[in-house]
Formats: sequence, structure tokens, C-alpha cells
Amino acid sequence: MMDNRAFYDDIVDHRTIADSMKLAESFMIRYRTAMDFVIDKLNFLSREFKLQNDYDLVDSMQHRIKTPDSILEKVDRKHLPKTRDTIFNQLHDIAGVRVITRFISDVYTLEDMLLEQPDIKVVTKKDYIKHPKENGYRSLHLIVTVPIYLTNGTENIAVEIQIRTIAMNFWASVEHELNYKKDIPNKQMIREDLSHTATYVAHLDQKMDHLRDDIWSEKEDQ
Ligand code: 0O2
Repeated sequence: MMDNRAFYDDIVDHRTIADSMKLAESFMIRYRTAMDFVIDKLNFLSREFKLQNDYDLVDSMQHRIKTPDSILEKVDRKHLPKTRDTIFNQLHDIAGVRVITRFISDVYTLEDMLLEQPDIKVVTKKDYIKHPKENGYRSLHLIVTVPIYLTNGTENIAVEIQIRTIAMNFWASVEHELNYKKDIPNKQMIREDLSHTATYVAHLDQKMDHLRDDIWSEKEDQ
């Protein structure tokens, strides 16, 4: 376990413990509210899409708020100063929502629908589907900001949205486990095997997208 004291000391500048706790809580409330905003929006969009098209765009959703340990680990890893400015302006994935779709084309349909929302602003986009990472990781990452309404004004809070297919998610979850597991013999060999497997996963996704087109065009013809 990491020692969180430095983190809290730095963000609170010698306040009393009660004040410090209130500050930490008000910080987390902002991210939780922003994350709920994005989840509500995605739920609404997928329900509306289902009503209009009789089609499930979203298979499932996951979400998480980074723990203080994990925030600290990232701040250290990136050699950033442990300040409030770092947290609010340089860490954009404190609140994260992962959307799992069945098909690749659904990833981009969802992205388009999100970008049309006037209260969601895209800050960065990383398309690891069109440009997979060297290890084979594929997913669409969007950092967005959403407005949250506080008693004394409005703040725009960042949320990371990862959109990927069931197959991409399956691969990523296994690869994630491998990274966090210690003492695995032949780790390098497994990593290479996983990288190789990523090409099959990409192929499967493409095949499924073609099947999807066939099924839906047949439905339209009936
Ligand atoms: P968690 O627990 O999922 O939040 P960085 O965050 O510094 O690694 P960057 O540029 O800030 O990198 O973000 P990037 O590349 O968009 O990726 C951040 C998140 O994407 C990671 O968050 C993972 O969730 C996921 N991700 C990125 N690359 C990989 C990968 O190669 N394999 C797997 N399984 N997931 C990946 P966290 O904070 O690492 O973890």
C-alpha cells in the first residue's frame, strides 16, 4: 500500500483534518457527478437508439473512479508534481467509463452520437482500433469534459470514455491481468502469444461486422 499522506498534504496546504477530508470529498464528488452524467447520457442514447432501430448498441458498461493510490502511482510514474493543478488539469482519467459494444461499427456510431451532444466536449481522442498499440491493444479512447453544476457555479470535469467490442475487451482484460500478476514464468513468451492472438481478435471483429451487415440488410429487405 502506498502512503497517501503526501498526496493529501500537498493538495490541502496545512488545513485542519476536517477541512482536508471535506476537500478530498468535494474533489471526489466532482468526478463521481461527472461520471454519472456520462453514464446517464449513454444509457439514454442507447435506449433511444433501441426504440428507433430495434437494435442494442451497448452490450454493457463499466465505470470506476481512480483510487488515491492509483492517482499517486500515475503522478509518480509521469514525474508530475503532487498538486491540485496536476490532478485537475493533467490527469484526465480519474473518472472512467468503459462501453462494450458487439460490433466495431457500433463503436463509431456511439462516438458520433456522443460528439453530437452539446454538453459534451471532446478534449482528446486516441483511436487504438485504427492504430492498435504495439502489443495489440485496441480500443477507442475519448477524453471529454462535462459541466457539473455546483452551488457556486459550473465546472467542466474530465471523464475518460473507452469504447470497445466484446472481443477487444476480452483480450484487454486478459492482458491487464498479465501485467498485474507477479511471478509468472515465461511472462515474455505469454506476452508475445497474446500479441499474436490480438490479430485473431481483430479478424474476428471484422468477420462479425460483415455478418452484422448481412443480418441487418436482410432484416431491412423483409
Ligand atoms: P485502469 O485501471 O484501467 O484505469 P497511461 O494512463 O499513462 O498509461 P495515457 O496516454 O494517459 O496512458 O492513456 P491511454 O493510452 O489512453 O490509456 C489509458 C487506459 O487505457 C489505461 O488505464 C487502461 O485502462 C487502457 N489501456 C491502455 N493501454 C492498454 C494496454 O496496452 N492494455 C490494456 N489492457 N489496457 C490498456 P490505466 O490507468 O492503465 O488503468
